[in-house]
Amino acid sequence: PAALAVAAVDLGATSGRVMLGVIEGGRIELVPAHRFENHLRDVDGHLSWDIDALWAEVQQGLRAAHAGAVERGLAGLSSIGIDSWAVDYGVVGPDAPGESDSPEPGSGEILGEVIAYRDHRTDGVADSFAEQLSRERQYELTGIAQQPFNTLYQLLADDRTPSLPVGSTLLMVPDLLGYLLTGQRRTEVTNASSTGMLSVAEHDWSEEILTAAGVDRNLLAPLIEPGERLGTVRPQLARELGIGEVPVVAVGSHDTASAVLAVPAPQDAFPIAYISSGTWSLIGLELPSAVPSSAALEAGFTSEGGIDGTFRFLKNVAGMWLVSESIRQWEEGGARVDLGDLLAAAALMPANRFRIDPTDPAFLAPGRMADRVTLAARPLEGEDERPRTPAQLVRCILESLAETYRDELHTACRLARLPLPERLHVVGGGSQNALLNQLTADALGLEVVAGPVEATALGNVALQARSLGAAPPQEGSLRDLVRTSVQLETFSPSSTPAPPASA
Ligand code: LFR
Repeated sequence: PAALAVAAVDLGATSGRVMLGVIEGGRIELVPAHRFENHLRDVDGHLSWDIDALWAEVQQGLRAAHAGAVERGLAGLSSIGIDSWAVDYGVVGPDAPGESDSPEPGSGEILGEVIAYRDHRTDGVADSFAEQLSRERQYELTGIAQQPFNTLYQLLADDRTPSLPVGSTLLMVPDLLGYLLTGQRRTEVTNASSTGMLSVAEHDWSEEILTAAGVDRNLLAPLIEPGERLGTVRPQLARELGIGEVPVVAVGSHDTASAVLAVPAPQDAFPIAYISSGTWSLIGLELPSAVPSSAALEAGFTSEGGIDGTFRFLKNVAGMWLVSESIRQWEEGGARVDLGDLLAAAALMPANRFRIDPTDPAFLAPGRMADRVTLAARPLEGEDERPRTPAQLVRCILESLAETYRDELHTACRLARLPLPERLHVVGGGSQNALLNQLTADALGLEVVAGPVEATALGNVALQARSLGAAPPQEGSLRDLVRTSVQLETFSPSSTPAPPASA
């Protein structure tokens, strides 16, 4: 079969990219078409995303991906898929009347800012909502951990919703971009799952939660399954971009869903243990069903809806965010920091001096992170010691992460009543951190398989490939497609691990 080209739009909290994915001969080749920065900014006292800037970058990226396909002798893009971080949303107003006076799809205005999940507006909201609908009942209905930033709690803290015009729709970030491309208003289910408003049993918005929260169901869009076609690029936009009326496919639009689809485990591996390592470290298991037990609620685990009816039973652990935010502080103070040099220096620091708890919600908000980590660091020996250099601080963060991974993976297996798997896959940008991979292998006494770095984009492309009929229908075979396309690195444990804290 002939080669196909698709575009994967993949937005992260600190950077975004549009990748050209070429599917040919049972392999995927990923070619970066456009990379750009993304950052939080303060608008009227709220941490917000610059959605207009992101939309401009996405359009530029699609032009570049199309040009890349044409350069390779291909006809252009066969489809487009979009993923980003979860839980954040924008609101689109009603479509305006077009030439024939009927509403013109895609003409609705984005009303107000897209406020970011690290903003303080949700402080205390989950607790007060628990008085309306108990934490246990919410968990039973959704399987979703009650993180302060869940869309449900953001909506409850949103003072703009009462005054929205009739016909307004809440759309998650990837769906919002999908709307701008196609004019279609839908919510992709992996992202809907992250809202805390989706009923696992009904596979639809939970009336019980919406009623308890006073959320108007008309504000929510109908769902769309990953793999389904959302629509095609609006004719006028297609002309402007010079890319044709390309289909937009709903992928696992929650980045972690796409990343876990690209975990390069063999078909018969069960359970699959992974860390999707980026701004967050999402550590857990892929399972055929949710684990909504009270023990799982207690342990802070979530069962996020995945692709093909799978669940990601995982825990959110602050990951490279701790390092990148610390670096931001040092750089604001005038230092120039190279991550590679810093990790090399951390590798030479004495081991096991300090620990922090990377699951502590105190690390959620941005700002002065190096100071906050230093204050939180407790010495394993000696009373008043604190990390004194950036290298010591980073060593403390990485060792703490590795130990947390060990504890949380043991907890996941205990809660799911499964034995510890033979290996742990680490995918995403953080999988390039060799020191952390080795510390993790040592802490767990397990083989760590690192890669692919671009798991999210690969998962995005793989699902588009299937949707185009260019890959077999089963999930496992998409993993085969990924595995034949990438280089992996294995880290073996070099010492006998200490027992997990929970044992
Ligand atoms: C990772 C991620 C996590 C989600 C967090 C907030 O990028 O999507 O899965 O818990 O960001 O949306």
